Amino acid sequence: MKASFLLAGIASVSVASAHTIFAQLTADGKTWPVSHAIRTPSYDGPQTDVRSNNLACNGPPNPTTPSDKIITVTAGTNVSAVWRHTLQSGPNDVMDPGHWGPVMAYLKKVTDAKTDKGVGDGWFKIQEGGYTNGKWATNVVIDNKGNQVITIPSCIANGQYLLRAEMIALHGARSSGGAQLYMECAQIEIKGGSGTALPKTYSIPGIYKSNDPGLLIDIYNQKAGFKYMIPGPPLFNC
Ligand SMILES: [Cu+2]
Repeated sequence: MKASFLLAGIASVSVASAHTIFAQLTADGKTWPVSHAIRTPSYDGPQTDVRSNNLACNGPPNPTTPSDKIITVTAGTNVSAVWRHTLQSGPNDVMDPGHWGPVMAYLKKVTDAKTDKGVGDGWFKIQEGGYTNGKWATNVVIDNKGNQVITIPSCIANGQYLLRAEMIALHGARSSGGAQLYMECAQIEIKGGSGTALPKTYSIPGIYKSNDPGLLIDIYNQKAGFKYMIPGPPLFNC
């Protein structure tokens, strides 16, 4: 098993430049256009410094474009964060399949989703995938045509939120700062929430440390069926 991990790792190196972008959102059955209500970057590169303010909603060195749009989302329904290699890519070009790692989604309640930078406290995790039955969550998204399925909790308050979708590639994570973190923020307005829950919130930056066992890890040197520790705060559930 070790040997097959190693071979797959080497095979991925040649296309290591194939990064990814959360490019568009499907909500309430509608797939919105690329960059609609999402602060998409013109370059698909990762963030690698977990202490950077740009870990919240991306930013330099990847130039992001603001959006004056907001997408309405019904609480309790599934949305899809749609990932693409570039803003022009189709469903068969999501990300280099050798970019193995976890997938996560976070929400932050804000007063104005169009202008809030997302930096600081207020975030809670609503979806996560790690390494299950020999498959990384990034490959689940790739095999699902780039769709990261996220359930919007039914019990949260209505109002404007930032929806931060994230994929982390661990092929270089054997050294500190080698994990590649990809994230964008969508501007949404949640309706139909019961408002009965008050999630415990966390700061971005702050949710990750560079030496977290899920971020500083030699993924090619693990035993079959090893337990991967997804980074970040615990998952919020209603
Ligand atoms: Cu990459």
